[in-house]
Amino acid sequence: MRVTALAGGIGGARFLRGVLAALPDADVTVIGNTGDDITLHGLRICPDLDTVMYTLGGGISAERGWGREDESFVVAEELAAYGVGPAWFGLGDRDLATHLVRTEMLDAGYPLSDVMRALCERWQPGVRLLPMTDDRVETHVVIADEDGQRAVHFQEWWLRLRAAVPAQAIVPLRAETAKPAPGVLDALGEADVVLLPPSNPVVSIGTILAVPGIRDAVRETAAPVVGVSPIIGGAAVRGMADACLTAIGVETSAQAVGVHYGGRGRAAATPAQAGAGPAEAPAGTAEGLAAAPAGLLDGWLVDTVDAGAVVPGATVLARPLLMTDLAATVAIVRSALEVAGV
Ligand code: FO1
Repeated sequence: MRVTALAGGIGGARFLRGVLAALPDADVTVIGNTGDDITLHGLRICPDLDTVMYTLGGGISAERGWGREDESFVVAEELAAYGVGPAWFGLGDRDLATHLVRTEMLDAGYPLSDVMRALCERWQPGVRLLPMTDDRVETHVVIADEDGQRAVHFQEWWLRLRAAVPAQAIVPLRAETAKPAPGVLDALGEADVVLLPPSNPVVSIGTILAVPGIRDAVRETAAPVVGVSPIIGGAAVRGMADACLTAIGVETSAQAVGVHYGGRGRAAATPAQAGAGPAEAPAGTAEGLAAAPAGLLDGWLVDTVDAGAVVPGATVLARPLLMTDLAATVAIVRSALEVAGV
């Protein structure tokens, strides 16, 4: 089975561990968010790609969910001794080697997708890890300040400001001219199932979808598309997805995020679900075109506390969604495959 997943950082990586455990023989492609990427001390850092690589490759810090296990921060301490920041971005000594190799390869002219392939030679994550694009896209956040407003890098907003300063806008800079990285559109078109893990719907999944061509590839793939809500009972499970959803005017609820992604309005996967969403209008007819909502989802997993959620055009399935351990995550993956009908 060919599985393609769009993934952000920590939540997405944990979900993917469940995908690999549930489908040990599947051919899994991960399309990773690069909007979180930042250049510090001349080094290119790709937090979400590295989090997936380390988590699936066995190098992740279990305690932090990002960066390396058995990490030290001596170089960061030395930088601080020189008064060189930013102190708010934890640069680990082992992690630095990844940024040094990546920066060296980028400076030599290798595209990011080749760099990640090379880094994954070491880590063997068990998935094909593709950046959403090889072009430079960075998420910046517009906030109010004493002079009116200014833009800060997403990482500064996320880590120094803890997303506590309202975002007036969240902008994936230069997404509009970015091209999907090699293999991304094929991975979406040729998949047997496409998964949207419980990553941040705005700055992770949303940023990936902002690369021209990717949203349409999800919308048009023959594969069933199933998402997993990152919001349980009106609260973000981790991170500060609520601050991001508020910034784009979306209520922090499982239903609102599902509606934000939108249902695809296709015939339900199995007759049992036929009653759950609008039957597919004959393809190619006026109704067919009119009936096809602009959405992405055939299935939307919500937690049992959100069982009443409705997403027009998608089948909603309520199951426990807390990824408390690998077994729980495997059960969530199995539920996603159930609603996908695969
Ligand atoms: N997240 C933090 O909460 N604090 C940090 O100091 C931090 C440093 C860091 C360094 C490398 C890296 O790959 C990820 C890092 N993260 C850190 C996570 C990073 O901010 C992610 O982009 C966000 O968690 C959103 O996905």
